[in-house]
Amino acid sequence: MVRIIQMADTHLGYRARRGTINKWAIQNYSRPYEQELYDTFLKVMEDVSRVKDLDFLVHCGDMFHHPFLFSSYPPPEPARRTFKKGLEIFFRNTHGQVPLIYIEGNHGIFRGYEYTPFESHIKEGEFPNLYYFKERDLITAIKEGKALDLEFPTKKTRFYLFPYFEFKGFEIYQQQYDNWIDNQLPPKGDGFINIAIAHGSAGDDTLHNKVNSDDLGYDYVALGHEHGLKMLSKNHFYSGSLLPLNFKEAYEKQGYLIIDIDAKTKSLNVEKVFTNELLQRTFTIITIDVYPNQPSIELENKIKTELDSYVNDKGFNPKTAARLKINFSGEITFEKNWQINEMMSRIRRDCFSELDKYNILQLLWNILDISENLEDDISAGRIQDYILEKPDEEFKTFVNEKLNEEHSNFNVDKLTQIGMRALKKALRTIEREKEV
Ligand SMILES: [Mn+2]
Repeated sequence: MVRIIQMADTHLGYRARRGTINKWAIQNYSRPYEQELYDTFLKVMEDVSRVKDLDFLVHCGDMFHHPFLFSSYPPPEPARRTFKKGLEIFFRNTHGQVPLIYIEGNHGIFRGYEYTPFESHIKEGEFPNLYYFKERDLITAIKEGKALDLEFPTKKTRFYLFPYFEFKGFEIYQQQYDNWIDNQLPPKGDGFINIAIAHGSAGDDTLHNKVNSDDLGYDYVALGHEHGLKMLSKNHFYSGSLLPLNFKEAYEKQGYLIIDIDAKTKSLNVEKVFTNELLQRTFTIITIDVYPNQPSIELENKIKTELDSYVNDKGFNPKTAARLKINFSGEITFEKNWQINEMMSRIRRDCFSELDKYNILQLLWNILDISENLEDDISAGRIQDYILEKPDEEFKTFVNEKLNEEHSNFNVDKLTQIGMRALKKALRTIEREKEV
């Protein structure tokens, strides 16, 4: 039997920035949620290194959060230290006898730059049983028409490596990748256990369909990139991250997998260990219903009642402080929208200035206008559908009609001009907001 532990998407150095309290971060070098990820990673490295009869530890990419597509900063210093410490724990407890195999994901790499933070944090030969595969290794394998694999003859186990690669970025990449991938087909009948390690997902076209399916005949496929722990098929699994990173992920599970593969029959036993259960804080979305003509005091009281659950005798505690998002849902007019934003900014300011009262780390909100889904609506999101062919003329007709109805004698041209200016300005504002 061969025993493998699969983990992925640790995202060391991830920082929840938007709408978070800042006071604690400055004295402590890291931010509270960032620190919770470090603590969880170190605990997991300690735990997995003590799992009996372990043969391999496999990490399917994204050890670090930075740099990535939208941020070219290197990982923060505490991420580097935590990473080193995690490796030291693992190799010390396993006496350097258990290989750790890592493939590169789309995070923690400088694009177009071959030297990565992962390597720069380790001295050459520091961990002899650490195997690291990056995009460059994949490109070399493709150029040379060779497999990217790793064999352990004494364990009769072979790994096929698929670091993250945007093979669908250009037609030529796709072709080359398609031509190469059959090099990753295991030899038949040599009794080896064949395992693929890949970072990518069919959802965003970053996982080749031959890896996503059973076409290449692997006994097991260890996947990274999607952050929820899930089984895709009987032998394709995502282990997910260790903890949720954002509000969507707070409703998924994360962890690592202990996989036993029978050397003869190749049958699998996959044990799930849910590390999201280690999460020490509330991480939740609260829904508040809004209706037209709702007095603002009533809405404010509703919000405050929700936040009262996070009032604590001891006040703010970085280890347990909640990450909260309020979804306002209902028929929301421009005015209401503006009112909610103003009210929430004020409430958040108050929460964050009363450190001896509220145990809240992050407070975000989102305004969901249900009338966007209704047919006969003229809310903020839909107003553009009502833009007229010749707005100046039609608006003038409208103004004229209204003034005639009321028998008033204003200057119709002047009024039309003013009205049009206001309308155009409003539409420009909506456009700008949509871009963000
Ligand atoms: Mn990824």
